[in-house]
Amino acid sequence: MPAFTLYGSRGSTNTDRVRLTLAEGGFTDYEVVLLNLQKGEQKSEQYMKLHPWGRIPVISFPSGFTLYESRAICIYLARKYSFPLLPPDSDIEATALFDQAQSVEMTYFAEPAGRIAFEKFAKKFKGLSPDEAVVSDALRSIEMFFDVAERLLHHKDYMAGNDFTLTDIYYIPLIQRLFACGYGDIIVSREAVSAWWDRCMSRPAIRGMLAADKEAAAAASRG
Ligand SMILES: N[C@@H](CCC(=O)N[C@@H](CS)C(=O)NCC(=O)O)C(=O)O
Repeated sequence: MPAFTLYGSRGSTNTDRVRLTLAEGGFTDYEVVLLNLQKGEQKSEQYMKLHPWGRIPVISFPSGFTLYESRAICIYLARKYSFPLLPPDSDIEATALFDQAQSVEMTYFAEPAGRIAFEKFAKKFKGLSPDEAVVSDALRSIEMFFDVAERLLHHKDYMAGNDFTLTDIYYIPLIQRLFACGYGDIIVSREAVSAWWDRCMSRPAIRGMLAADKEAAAAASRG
């Protein structure tokens, strides 16, 4: 029996945050249950017993222990299976800087990046047009965010310090979405941000998972 079940969806940035964490940790002993968000399976009465807001991802253990919110899941898995993706608990300054970096990512990056992904990507699947005013406003926030990140990344290799941590993983799915929507220049035009992104993308586990996903998506579109 697998250690736990991950409920998610193909192409979901929040699910991919968890999958990337597991890939980096080299952990494969879990099963994935894919939900069809278009059909609203995440709002079924049974699923909402796992996630009261009816969203993905969720992890659920045979013991009954269940957890939602992608970043909380990533931290829990890193602690439970000792993935080297968090500062040691004994280093309270490094832990505080990790918490700070996590809050920065959620508040200043993921919020506007999520708006762009919704307007330019998710709406397409619903047959809706993007609200360009929302996109422009979010793009301005993202540009400002990466101007600051550029300055900071001249003095450290990763978002929470000099070690690769979960915080770096948190960025990956939404940055990929920015590239897919034609906004990759925001990353590649900034020297230190671009170098950070290359460092993240050159990690074998991350590269391997993303390449496999790309191949699976291409095979699915070929029918
Ligand atoms: N803050 C949550 C966000 C979860 C979320 O919004 N997931 C999206 C998919 S990426 C979802 O479930 N959307 C379906 C819905 O809102 O009904 C997390 O980090 O897990």
